[in-house]
Amino acid sequence: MNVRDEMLAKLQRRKPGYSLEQAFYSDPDYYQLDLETIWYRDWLFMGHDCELPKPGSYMTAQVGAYPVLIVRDAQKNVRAFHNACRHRGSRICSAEKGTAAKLVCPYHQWTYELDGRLLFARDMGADFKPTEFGLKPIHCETVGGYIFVNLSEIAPDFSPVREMVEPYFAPHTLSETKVAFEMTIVEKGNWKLTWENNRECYHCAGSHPELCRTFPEAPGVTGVDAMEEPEIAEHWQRCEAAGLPSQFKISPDGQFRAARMPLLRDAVSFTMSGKAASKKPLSPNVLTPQIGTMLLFHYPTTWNHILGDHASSFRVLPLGPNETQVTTKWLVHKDAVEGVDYTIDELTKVWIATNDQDRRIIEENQFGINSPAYTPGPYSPVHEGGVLQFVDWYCNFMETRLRGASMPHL
Ligand code: 3BY
Ligand code: FES
Ligand code: FE
Repeated sequence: MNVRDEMLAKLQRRKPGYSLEQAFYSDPDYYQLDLETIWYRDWLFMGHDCELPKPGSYMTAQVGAYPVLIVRDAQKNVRAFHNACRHRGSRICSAEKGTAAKLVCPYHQWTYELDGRLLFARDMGADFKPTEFGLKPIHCETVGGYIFVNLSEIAPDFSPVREMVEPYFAPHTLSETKVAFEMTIVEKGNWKLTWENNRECYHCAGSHPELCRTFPEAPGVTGVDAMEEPEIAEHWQRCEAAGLPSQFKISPDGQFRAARMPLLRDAVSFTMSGKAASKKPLSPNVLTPQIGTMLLFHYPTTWNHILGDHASSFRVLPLGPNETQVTTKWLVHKDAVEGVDYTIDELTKVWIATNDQDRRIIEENQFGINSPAYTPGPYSPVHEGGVLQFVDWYCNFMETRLRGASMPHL
């Protein structure tokens, strides 16, 4: 049996309410199928438009085998390209972020315009047609200051994401922010374990003393049953009366969700004290302090917290069957001044600690799953509804795509 059929068979005999079989978390062929079915075909969050402040600002990322380049062009549009020269394929930009007047390949200095056109290639002969050797474009969309790319030839429609998420982002004017701090960690675990861990707070009391000062463990906050908790409904009413879309919304296929959740007691931010980390509000439109945190996820790349004083984004990228990269960025108002309005330590302390605790959890989870003795175990119906929701999304997505796909090379 080929890998695709084997995975389909395992998806079909999946025990409802249980974690996945070992192969999904550790088999290199399954990992490759994840890449080809999800990561190379769906919309992926890459970074924020405020990170590309002017024409020529760029950022790079590696998605599986694909080096990706995202750049702001002379007209100020954000564009994405395959970061591979059309001469002999060299990567063009190797820095994670930078600024360039033109995109110049370091190997033989082929020079591209910021819109991808090849401007200059030395001594290529009379018949050489530069118009045929522009950088290969990648689908790219921005919504509410978030940049998404899609590596497939024909990208699925982005408008459902835009329509749902844009009103939730709009009041927070995230294009008018800056990244005060960012941090990338590597977790020695499958990317799905990163997500399973993120989608529940069953583990919070045992692992996250700093986060638990402000973040409620109530399953409705993290999971999918927010409607059942009166405190959350009251929070939505209050925030919506202040003009902030807040109610729990999830896409029909379960790939993305937005909801604004209360924090504990009078906390307004993820700090050790619960007080704001930045004195300058994130947006001049949102001056009510008790707005809690806007939770936003989009599988498979991002979850987010948007508060009154700052926001943090999390980006997940797979590095291997047992290795996942997680990048956290802390956004504050673009005019907030470090040392005056905020300190990096106060702003970042809770999530740096939480991320490291989650990294350990995920690594231990992977260790145990790798044992020949591992068998799928049951999710808590009370606390792990969100995990099940993620796993259901994954399984449905894989099944639908694998059935539809002709993948002769697999
Ligand atoms: O980032 C989060 O929101 C999730 C929810 C619970 C634990 N985890 C850190
Ligand atoms: Fe880029 Fe030669 S590989 S100029
Ligand atoms: Fe956690």
